[in-house]
Amino acid sequence: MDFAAELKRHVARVEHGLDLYLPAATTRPARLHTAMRYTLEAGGKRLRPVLVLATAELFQSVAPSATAPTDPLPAAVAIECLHTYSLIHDDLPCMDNDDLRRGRPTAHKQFDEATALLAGDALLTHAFALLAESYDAQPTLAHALIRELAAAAGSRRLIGGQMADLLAEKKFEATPGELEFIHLNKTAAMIEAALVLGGLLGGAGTGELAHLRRAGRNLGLAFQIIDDILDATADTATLGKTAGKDAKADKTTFVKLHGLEISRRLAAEHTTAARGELDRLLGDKSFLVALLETMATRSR
Ligand code: GRG
Repeated sequence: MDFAAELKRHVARVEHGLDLYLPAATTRPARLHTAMRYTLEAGGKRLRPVLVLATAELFQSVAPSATAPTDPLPAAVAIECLHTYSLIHDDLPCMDNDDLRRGRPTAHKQFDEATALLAGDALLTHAFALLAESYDAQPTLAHALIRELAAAAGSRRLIGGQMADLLAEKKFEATPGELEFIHLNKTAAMIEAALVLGGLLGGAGTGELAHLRRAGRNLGLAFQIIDDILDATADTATLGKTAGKDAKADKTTFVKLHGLEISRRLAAEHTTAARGELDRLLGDKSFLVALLETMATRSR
């Protein structure tokens, strides 16, 4: 397996899907549709949609169906729309108040606050419209996908994690339990959902979905710990977003609580645990395993 070539193939498919499934920038009102595409088309690692595509392919190759396999691309685009909405809203002055995202001025800097807010709202709504429309011929699947993404994005997970994060910033120091709640929900929920959506699209059974969920949870925690390490050690140009923000705000992070060395060890342990869950699945997992390892050693 040529990891770089496979990653390139998946990312190219995602980029094509984003263009295909988003309203044209000229759609009325053009300012809103231009803003939706602005942050979406700025790039990013595309981790979550790539996880959807690769996981769906894994299951489709293990148990090929008699009919044409279900296309996972609309679901991959849906999760990237949802993730991008959360980035746009997170950057707003009322939240993290950031100027740089994906190497570009944030949406509210490029447009204005109200347009950025509405672009985020529209991307969130579009994610669910896309799932409902694209899988309408398979209502059971459509229902499962919508339910999974809604649960991951809702008040108990992504939005709840963001709320807990904002509350923790106002305190002198968050506890390790609070930090785990924030990261399990703000970060791991979407990564978990990406693997589960891919599993649902590929026809995974209940036991396999449970392994995917645990793999996503561990990958998500590793991803956030590494995000904290990069915030403390990398530069703004490499990250494409403001570096050093956590220390400046004296924010409780894995690095602040445990130091760099233990944080690196914890990230490695979660990556190993995620790999252990993938190992329990049938089929050729080499791309997903290499992706886990690449995420564990990423520099942006
Ligand atoms: C506003 C509901 C709401 C949620 C915001 C995504 C988020 C929650 C906050 C952004 C800040 C942050 C550090 C979130 C943790 C998850 C994370 C590391 C997101 C960035 O994901 P990447 O690195 O970004 O995959 P790209 O740009 O590569 O897609």
